[in-house]
Amino acid sequence: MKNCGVETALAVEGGMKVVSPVTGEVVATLKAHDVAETEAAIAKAGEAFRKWRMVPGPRRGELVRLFAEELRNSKDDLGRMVSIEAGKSPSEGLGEVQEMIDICDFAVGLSRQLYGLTIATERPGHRMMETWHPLGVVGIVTAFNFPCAPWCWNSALALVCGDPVIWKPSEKTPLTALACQAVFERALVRFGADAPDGLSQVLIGGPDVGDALVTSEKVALISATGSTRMGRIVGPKVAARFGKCILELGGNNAGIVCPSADLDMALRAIAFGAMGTAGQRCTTMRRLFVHESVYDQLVPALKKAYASVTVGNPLEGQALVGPLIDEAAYDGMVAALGEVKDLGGVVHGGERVSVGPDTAYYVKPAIVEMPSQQGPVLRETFAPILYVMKYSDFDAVLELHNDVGGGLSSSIFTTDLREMEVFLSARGSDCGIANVNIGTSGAEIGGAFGGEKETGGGRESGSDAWRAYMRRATNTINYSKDLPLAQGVSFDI
Ligand code: UN1
Repeated sequence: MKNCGVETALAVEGGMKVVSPVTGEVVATLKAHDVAETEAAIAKAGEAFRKWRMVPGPRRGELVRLFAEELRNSKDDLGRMVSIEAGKSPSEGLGEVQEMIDICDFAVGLSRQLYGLTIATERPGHRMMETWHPLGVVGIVTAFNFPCAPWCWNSALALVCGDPVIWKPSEKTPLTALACQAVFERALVRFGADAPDGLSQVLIGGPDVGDALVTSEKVALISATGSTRMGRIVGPKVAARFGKCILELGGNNAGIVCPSADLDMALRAIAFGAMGTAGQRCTTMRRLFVHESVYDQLVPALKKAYASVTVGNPLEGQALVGPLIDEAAYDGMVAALGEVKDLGGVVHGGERVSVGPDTAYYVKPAIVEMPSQQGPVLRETFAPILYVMKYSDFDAVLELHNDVGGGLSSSIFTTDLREMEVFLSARGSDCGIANVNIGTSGAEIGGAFGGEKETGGGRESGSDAWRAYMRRATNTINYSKDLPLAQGVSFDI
């Protein structure tokens, strides 16, 4: 397999091991790229930028349109690749590919809408406007749990904005990245000579490759998805060189179930939000506040749903919950459950389930009834644990809701207009995503995706997220015969 001009064989002795969480077994070994190859890729992307920025936006959009066609043709294969490498259910694997197709479609339309404002000026005979220009090389760092959609949120926008992309996927999911690149290359062939070499490259490797990308002054924008820990390393490094950064980091997403909620709907939304993707979405619902008047109705029903959910091999059968990514994820879950027990938490579920070889880590999703918000409840454990807490006062629960580091996603379940509006208001949820009567996960691509506080503040995907991939210029044009200065300043020579 070729990428950035370097052979990446699928069976290299002593190479980087790729393990499928479905069985815990090695499915490929790859030759990793090194720092010199990373630098060469960045230089190549820089060359590509000089050419690609001159290709008209709508023509750049045509490449993304062709890519969307190729993705449609490869949807089943790519979806299965996601299931093999990230352990997602078939439906969720396909859903991730659909998310790529959706953002491509969005980006194609956007390629004709990269517009700026015309602004009133204080000087007669002048015109002021803003223009948006391609930014430069975009480095994309992605996490294992969404091995391809976040790359596409970034690359589809970057490409129509006139920027080449370099992708460093998670070391846990490089095969999906190589497969996406191969699909992209089909679109490139159909597109023809307007596309320069090095427009999209994949770098397989570990922290040294990531570091070379992040610290390179030739990479204009780093868009990184991953843990808050990772963001604390990447953010300052990019800032130190005045690079631009989009950080999409951890969340500690909560739902609030109010007295007037449609409990049946809430139950289904919470089940998907908390157990979907085995709790390994950055948008996974991790905390649930239930009003005391409906607690004894909702929580037993939720426990029942948890006990009945099917956990199993995502490549066979109809299991809704697949494996954790690896042993470390399992250890993290065990540690968090141990800790909450000491804090008075009552744990339901959470046991390891034997599916196939011992090297795979499947678990029953866990519900933990907590007396208060403390200990592990305050942090993100990337596993299917839902901490449930009882509340009585709406204003107090809003405070608790926001009293965590993460600020990605949130939900309220209510049919009370006042509660809903307060939740969405300036004193309501402090998250980048605030939903009503749907869960915290499963966002559409049309809205800007990302969150506040320890989630990093970046926005990707829809709305006006495209602006981060371009540079803005303010232009003032004097078409008069005078030279009036702004602010009434005179400077007569
Ligand atoms: C992630 O977990 O990093 O909103 C992304 C969602 C998906 C994206 C999740 N559309 O759950």
